[in-house]
Amino acid sequence: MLTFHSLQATPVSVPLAQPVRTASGTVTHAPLVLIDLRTHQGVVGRSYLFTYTPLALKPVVQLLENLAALLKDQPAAPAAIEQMLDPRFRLLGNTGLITAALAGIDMAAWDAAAIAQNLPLMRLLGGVPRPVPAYFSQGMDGIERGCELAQEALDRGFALMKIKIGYPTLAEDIATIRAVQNVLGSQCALAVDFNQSLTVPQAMQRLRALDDLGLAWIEEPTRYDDDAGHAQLAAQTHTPIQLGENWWGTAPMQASLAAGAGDLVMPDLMKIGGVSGWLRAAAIAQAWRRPMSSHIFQEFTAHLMPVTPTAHWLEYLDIADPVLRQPLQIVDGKAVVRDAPGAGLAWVDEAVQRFRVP
Ligand code: SMN
Ligand code: MG
Repeated sequence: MLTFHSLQATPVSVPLAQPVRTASGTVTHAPLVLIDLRTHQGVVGRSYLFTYTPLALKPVVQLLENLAALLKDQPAAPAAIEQMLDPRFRLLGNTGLITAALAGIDMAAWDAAAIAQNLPLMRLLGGVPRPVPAYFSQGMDGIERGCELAQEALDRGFALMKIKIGYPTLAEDIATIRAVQNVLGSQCALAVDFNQSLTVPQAMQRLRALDDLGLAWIEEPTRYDDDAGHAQLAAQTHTPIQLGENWWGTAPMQASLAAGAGDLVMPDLMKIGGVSGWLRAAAIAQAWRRPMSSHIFQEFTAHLMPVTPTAHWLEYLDIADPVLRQPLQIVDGKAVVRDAPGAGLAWVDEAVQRFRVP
């Protein structure tokens, strides 16, 4: 049995290959907390957290250090860790940065468990390695750059691309979609993401106008937690509504599905509660018969999609590659994981030093 020795939480700010511009803000660097969970048996489990804003980096590091003190010499098994820590947040509430920190430990503990058994994570979870259909996820890049990226999607064999929209006018949204679709042709479908930028009336107007463009899905048109608003939109349009990256834990997922808020689900591995949270979300998606896609955290989700009953698309959006020894490989539009122990995270030490946040 693995027992907890120590945890190192390293804040870094990693430059993105290109900024992710959304209608709700632009991300130029990825503020990440790299986690090394060390056990007395010498096995090290690794994960990283994405805090979206550098303002949250130090608080998450401090939370992780506080949690590590509670775990000293305890079993490093994910379920045991959760049973030990979750009750401590009953009064405060297990959501937001608390959930993020607990998820980071959960992911690293699952990584350690797989390494200790000399198994890739997906084999530990009962799966077998297989190429996972991935989609080329891009930002709000305008027509010219959007078309260049569409050509890159074709060149790399992707069968689905996503762009972010929510331009100042509906006309710009439509023009960008049509221009990108024109490049993609019949080889690659297109999904769009409003990143919660519209009011329900604005979304009603825009979704009606986009409904006949053959989009694979329309993501988060309004506020992530407006289940009634999304249900109203889903009832008015036949293009699938995609939700999930902002569900903190599985309870909001269940509530959203019960409200009829969306057609497709895409939990975020950190916000849903790590590997343990993902497995519960996968069971909920199966019960509701909803296709389940991933949201960033591609190195782990490439191991989780093969054990997700309603697996749909893996989001390919590299936010950590510059600090990863073995970035996730994409072959002909599919994610290919190495048949090696754990989830496969290892840091490029010199890059970590370069991007470390003091
Ligand atoms: C997204 C937003 C911000 C950073 C990364 C990704 C986006 C997505 O909502 O769906 O990829
Ligand atoms: Mg999104």
